[in-house]
Amino acid sequence: MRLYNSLGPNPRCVRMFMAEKGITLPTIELDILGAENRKPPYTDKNPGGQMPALELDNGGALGETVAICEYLEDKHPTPALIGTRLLATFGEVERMSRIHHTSISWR
Ligand SMILES: N[C@@H](CCC(=O)N[C@@H](CS)C(=O)NCC(=O)O)C(=O)O
Repeated sequence: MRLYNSLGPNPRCVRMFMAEKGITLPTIELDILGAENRKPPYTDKNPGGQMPALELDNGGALGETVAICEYLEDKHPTPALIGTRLLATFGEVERMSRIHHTSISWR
């Protein structure tokens, strides 16, 4: 797995999630101010062109922050950050999504 990273709250959310879990991954830095994320080869991996993306070992990629966190939770269940029961899981994903869209500054 490799993380496509840049400045911005969404990549930061994934980095925070990884830090809490003690996950380290090879990282590829893209310059979003220079629109590096809006052209190949990145858009070949993530056609939506936004950051971050998680490149999977099978060559595919996840291009949504919450989906990346859920995938990492599944691969690295401990410590559990999303919740261990079905309803708790849905509620926690929604809470995290709201928090990171409303509370994290652009840096
Ligand atoms: N749906 C995406 C949105 C990601 C997003 O808005 N990323 C911003 C950085 S925080 C971005 O890529 N901005 C540059 C652009 O849209 O070209 C997610 O939740 O992961």
